[in-house]
Amino acid sequence: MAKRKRPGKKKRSTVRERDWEANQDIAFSHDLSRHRRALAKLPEHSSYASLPSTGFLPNAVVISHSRKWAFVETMSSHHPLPGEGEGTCLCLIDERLQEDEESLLAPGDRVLVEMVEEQPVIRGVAPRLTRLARCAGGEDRLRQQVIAANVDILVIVASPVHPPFRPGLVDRFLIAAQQGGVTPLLCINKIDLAEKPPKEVKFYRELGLEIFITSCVTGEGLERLRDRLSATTSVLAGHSGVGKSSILNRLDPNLRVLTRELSESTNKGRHATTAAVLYELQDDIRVIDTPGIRSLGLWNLSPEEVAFYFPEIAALSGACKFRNCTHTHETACAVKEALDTGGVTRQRYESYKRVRACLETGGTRT
Ligand SMILES: Nc1nc2c(ncn2[C@@H]2O[C@H](COP(=O)(O)OP(=O)(O)OP(=O)(O)O)[C@@H](O)[C@H]2O)c(=O)[nH]1
Ligand SMILES: [Mg+2]
Ligand SMILES: [Zn+2]
Repeated sequence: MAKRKRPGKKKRSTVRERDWEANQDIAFSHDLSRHRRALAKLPEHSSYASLPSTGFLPNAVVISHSRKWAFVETMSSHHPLPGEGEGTCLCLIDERLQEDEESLLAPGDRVLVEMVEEQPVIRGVAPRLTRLARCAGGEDRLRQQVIAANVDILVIVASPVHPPFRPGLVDRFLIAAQQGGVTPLLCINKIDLAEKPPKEVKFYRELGLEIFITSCVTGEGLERLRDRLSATTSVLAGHSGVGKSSILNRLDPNLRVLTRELSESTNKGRHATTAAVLYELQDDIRVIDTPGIRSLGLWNLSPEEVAFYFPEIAALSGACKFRNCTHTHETACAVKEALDTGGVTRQRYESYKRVRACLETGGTRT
């Protein structure tokens, strides 16, 4: 299990303030995320007390969970569990909480745990300040699956080869990050396997996305990533096999997260990481490791809204001839004109069209 080290409150709010100012100009931190960041800066007591319908102070944070059970870390400083100090405990989840249309719990959720006949039970979930969410697949199509709750940063992890770089997935993560009020950054791992980063990285950098080029083999770029994640809560997400868990093991040598080699003999063909888990690392880093995903179904998004989440396309929309231009088939479209001059890259434009087309046909994923 991860080491426990509770960050000093004062330090955390100072860092958030600095990030907040530093991020003012980042294209992917639009008003919604600024608003949520401002909320996140409030002392925890006052933000919960001001929420009308909750009426409780959370006393634990979810580390991981299944349908019925959750592993939590208690926060004794807030609202101690009877007879419990600060530490981790396994809780039953109150069945009445299951009726919500959202996935019930996610790592990072702040919850109320009460003792019922000596059994800790989760009785309430506090409203989420930020989230990384996707559309749940299969029978649960109409539900939202929250992958991580109350995180400051989404680290989109990708690799140049093995598996190959997939910009379409990066674009979908960028949309989900903006929807959830989370600041995204892009980490290109396994750089030791390629001569240089994928060509698209240049455009993402120009768009204001922070880029980290790393290798778990040579150690390149990991110090910089560690500095960036210090005193924050983040979630690592991306395709299976890009090295998310390996990065965590490198950021904190005391951590032993299962990676692919170890699982291969017993778990052939399966992902190394099978459930999202919150870890507390040295340097005051809190990170949620997630299982690799092939595609990211977007939640609660209409085709008309897609352009809003592509900042470079949104910026040009006002110059199109038609106010309701979809930038797909119309004449005198400033976005299509910018394709020739380089203001919008072909890859991002194709990605925009794919996401839109997918939503128009009622699908959620590419
Ligand atoms: N060459 C090279 N291999 C790496 C690097 N990082 C991770 N790997 C290897 O890539 C494989 C997958 O690593 P994991 O850390 O399990 O990948 P993951 O993203 O956590 O995968 P899932 O848990 O399935 O989503 C392992 O064999 C790692 O040793 C790297 O920077 N360079
Ligand atoms: Mg993993
Ligand atoms: Zn247009």
